[in-house]
Amino acid sequence: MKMLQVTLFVALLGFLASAATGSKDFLPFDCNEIYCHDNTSLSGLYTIFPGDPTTPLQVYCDMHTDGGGWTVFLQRMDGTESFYRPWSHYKAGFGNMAGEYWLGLENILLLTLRKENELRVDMEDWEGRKAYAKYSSFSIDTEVDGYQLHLGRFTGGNAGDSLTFHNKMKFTTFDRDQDTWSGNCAKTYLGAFWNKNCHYANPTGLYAPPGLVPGSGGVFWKSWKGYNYGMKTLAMKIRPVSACACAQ
Ligand SMILES: [Ca+2]
Repeated sequence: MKMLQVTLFVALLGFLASAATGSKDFLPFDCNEIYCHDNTSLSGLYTIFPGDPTTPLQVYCDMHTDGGGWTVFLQRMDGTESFYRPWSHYKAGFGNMAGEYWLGLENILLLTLRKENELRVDMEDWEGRKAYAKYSSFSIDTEVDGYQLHLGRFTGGNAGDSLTFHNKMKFTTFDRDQDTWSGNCAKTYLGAFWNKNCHYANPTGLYAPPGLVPGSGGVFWKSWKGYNYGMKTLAMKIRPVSACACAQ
C-alpha cells in the first residue's frame, strides 16, 4: 500500500513537472498555433517563432476573421508608414506591428517553408464596404530564386481575383528589378511586389483616398475597384491549410 502511494506521488510530481515545462516551452510557430492552443485568444500582437527558439518575431494575429488563426504579413490602415523602400527593407521587414507593416520576405519564407498555407486578402473602401479574396495556397522561393511567388487557385471572395496575374513572378523593389517589364514596376508605381508587366494589385502602393494618386500608384485591387481607387485598409494574411494540430 505504501509503495503504491509513493508511486502515485512520483507520478504526480512527474505530471506537474511536464505540465510546467509544457507551458514554458510553448513557442508558437505562427498565429494558428496560438489560436489552436487557446481559441479564446483575441486579435492583437503576439510573439511567434517561425525560425528557431532564439529568434522571436512580433506579429499581428487576426483571430476573428473567417475562423481566426491568421498571421498577418502586410497591413495598410492609415498611411503612417512609407512602403517605398529598398530590397533590404522588404527582405527584413519594417513598420509598426500594431499599425502598418511588412513582415519581411525572409519571415514569410520561414512561415511558408514548413507548412502549406492558404492566403486571404482583406480590404475596405472609404465608404465602409469590405471585400476579400482567398487563395488555396501561398508560398515563396528563397532570395536566390528572387522570392518567386507560388499561388494556388482563387477560392472565392467578393473582391475578385487580382492576384493570379502575379503568380510565378519574382519580387521587385525600386532597387531590384525582377519584373517582366522593360521599366521597373516598383519604381513607377511606388510600391514593391511580385510584379509582372506590371500589376493587377498594388498592396504596397502609396496610401491615399481615391483620386489623389494618379496612374495606378495607389493601394488598389483592380477586380474590385479598378486601378485608381486606393483602399482605406488592406491586409494580407496566411494560415496553414491543415486542421489545428498544435505542438505540445
Ligand atoms: Ca523590368
